[in-house]
Amino acid sequence: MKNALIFGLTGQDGTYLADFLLKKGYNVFGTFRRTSHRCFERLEEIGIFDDITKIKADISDQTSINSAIRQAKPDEIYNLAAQSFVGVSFQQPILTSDVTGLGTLRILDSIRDNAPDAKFYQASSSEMFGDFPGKKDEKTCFRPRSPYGVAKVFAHHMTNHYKEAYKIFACCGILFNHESPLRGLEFVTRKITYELARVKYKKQKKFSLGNIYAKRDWGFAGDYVEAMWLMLQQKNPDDYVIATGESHSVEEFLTLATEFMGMGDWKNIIEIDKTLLRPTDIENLVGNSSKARKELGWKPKTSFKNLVKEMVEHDLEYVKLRTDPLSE
Ligand code: NAP
Ligand code: G4F
Repeated sequence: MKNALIFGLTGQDGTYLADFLLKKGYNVFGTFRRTSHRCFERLEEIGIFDDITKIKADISDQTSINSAIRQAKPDEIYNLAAQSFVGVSFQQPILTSDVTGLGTLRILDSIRDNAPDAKFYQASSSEMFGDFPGKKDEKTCFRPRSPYGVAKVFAHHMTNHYKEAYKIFACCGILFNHESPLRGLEFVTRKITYELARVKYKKQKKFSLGNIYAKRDWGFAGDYVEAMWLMLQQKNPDDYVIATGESHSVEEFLTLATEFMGMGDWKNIIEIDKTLLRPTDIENLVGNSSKARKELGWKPKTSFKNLVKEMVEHDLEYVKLRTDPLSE
């Protein structure tokens, strides 16, 4: 039985990946941070909490990373841990660089000392491309437009440096936006389905959005974690773009979600709040994942329409059972 260690177990992707690896027969270890509240809601929601060995570690702390790697004795390590919210990275650029950028370097350095034969997956991001025009693939230049994007570029290059210099089996998955019913409430897709459900149940009347004309290449997180695993099963390590190849605007997402909720015109519900606009944003992100489709045999299984429908159906149930307001 193989051991897998997931940094960032408690996040959206960590949860789907843990579930995927358990079904493949892995012994799954995952890290969580010390917080003042419980952080295992997602694992509990999909019923895998008891099946994982949980290790307390923070990727801004080298000692805890070393202990986690020594304890798990991993065959495969997935680094999904990050300050992953682009909007916050403008307000907390130093923390974002420390966690999202240097955090990756700390893990790489620990692998070099403690698990040089482990295979490593780095969660790179389409945010690294910034506003480079057209469909982006593995050869497209990086022109990041946020502190988060800059930190991910650092982590991406550092991962490739460790691969070359120390022969670590390291892969970067350059993933475009992927969403799900387990998406964090501050990201725009989940914010829309969660808040619309609250409006539907009369828990609030309105909510605010920022740039509704921005377009993203939105896939389903459950499909994307399979690609992470496939990368580590190849003969040689390499980097791959993972994307659906279509982009849709925030406005389109909102319109479709409102329809699935069986609600009227969203214009009566949404206010545009200029404070939610970012100092720099990316107007359109769309990827070309031909290399992954050809070499990994991967392709997305969930359409944009079904993704929105699943998120709406989830949040209609979820909101019915909850009372806490969203705070951003
Ligand atoms: P997420 O839901 O925000 O999860 C991030 C995870 O990182 C959480 O488990 C979080 O723990 C953990 N974390 C944050 N700071 C940490 C620290 N200092 N030490 C240890 N762990 C820390 O993000 P996601 O959507 O699952 O994304 C997974 C990864 O893929 C991230 O690296 C993200 O940047 C990258 N990515 C995501 C997308 C996307 O569209 N989802 C696209 C491209 C790349 P808490 O639960 O305690 O906060
Ligand atoms: O949902 P978002 O916050 O995702 P964003 O910035 O694209 O980042 C996500 O995808 C990246 C991959 O490209 C990941 F690396 C990253 O970790 C994260 O998962 O915003 C999407 C778009 C942006 O243009 C934003 O300005 O939606 C726009 N938007 C409009 N109103 C809003 C809102 N975004 C948020 N979060 N909240 C709003 O009210």
